[in-house]
Amino acid sequence: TPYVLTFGETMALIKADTPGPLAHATSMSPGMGGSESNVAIGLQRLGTSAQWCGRVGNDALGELVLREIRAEGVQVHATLDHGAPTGLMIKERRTAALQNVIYYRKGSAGSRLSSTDVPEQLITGAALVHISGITPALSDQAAATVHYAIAAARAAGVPISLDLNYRRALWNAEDAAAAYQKLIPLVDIVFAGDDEATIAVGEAPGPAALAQRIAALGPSQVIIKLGSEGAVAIINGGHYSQRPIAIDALDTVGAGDAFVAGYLAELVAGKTPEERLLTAAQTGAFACLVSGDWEGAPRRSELGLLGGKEPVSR
Ligand code: KDG
Repeated sequence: TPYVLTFGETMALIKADTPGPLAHATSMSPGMGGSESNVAIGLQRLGTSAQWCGRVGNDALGELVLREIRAEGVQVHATLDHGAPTGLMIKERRTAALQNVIYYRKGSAGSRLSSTDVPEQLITGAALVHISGITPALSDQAAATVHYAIAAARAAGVPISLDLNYRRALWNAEDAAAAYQKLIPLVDIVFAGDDEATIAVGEAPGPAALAQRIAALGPSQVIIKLGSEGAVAIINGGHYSQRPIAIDALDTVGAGDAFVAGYLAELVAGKTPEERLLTAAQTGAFACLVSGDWEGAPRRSELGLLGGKEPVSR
């Protein structure tokens, strides 16, 4: 069966259970998250096979990470790193509406990702390879792994998607821009928030113009994610816009990953651009309704549930 391959760093995630300063938290819940494994899980939930490669420490948090990804049906190819710990994120819920993510990931196992962790035959056998712009920010070796995977995919004619996924805690905008400008011409599909697109290609008069600038660098599909305002896209030369799905967001972290999973699931299934964008908007909205980076991702049968039907289904 066709599968999407992705790789990157997934960390343990410990979140405060109630709002307030982290230093005064009294109870916290363990979990895990990582942009690429979030996408893989989102795909699996929609019925698209996904495989994930990564590196974790030989520790309990690594065990937690791998167990949770596997439990979602994602095929996991993990290297156990005996020389570095699994990375960690802590989520402070400063107020009911305001979250803060703190990373403990410098020198982590996941940041030491190397090309041997992503076997070439997995790349060449994939229906699509998905990369996030977080990986090149982790280390020179992780950045080299991204370029190795892109070269292998391109040589085999496997399409590549890239979510820019800017993380300010990992690098500055200037370094990120330089990395994005190297990557964008090498991939087929780019996902970016409008702020991220601006980092990559500079200020433009609106999201459609940002998409145009990115498309001018080569990718045939450029999707600008606008959060609560929906999305605009340029797909094979055509312009598209997707209306948002009205929801009361509880936790927007992971929504972008869910959006990407929705889009890619429909792309791999041969659906139209309109169908890809609609599913993406639906999956993104679902992810916002649950506290957790990936737990809220919908199953295919649930996609139509948002948007004002009966509150109870029996
Ligand atoms: O996209 C959600 C991610 O931010 C989260 O799950 C963790 O991969 C992550 C990161 O590096 O921020």
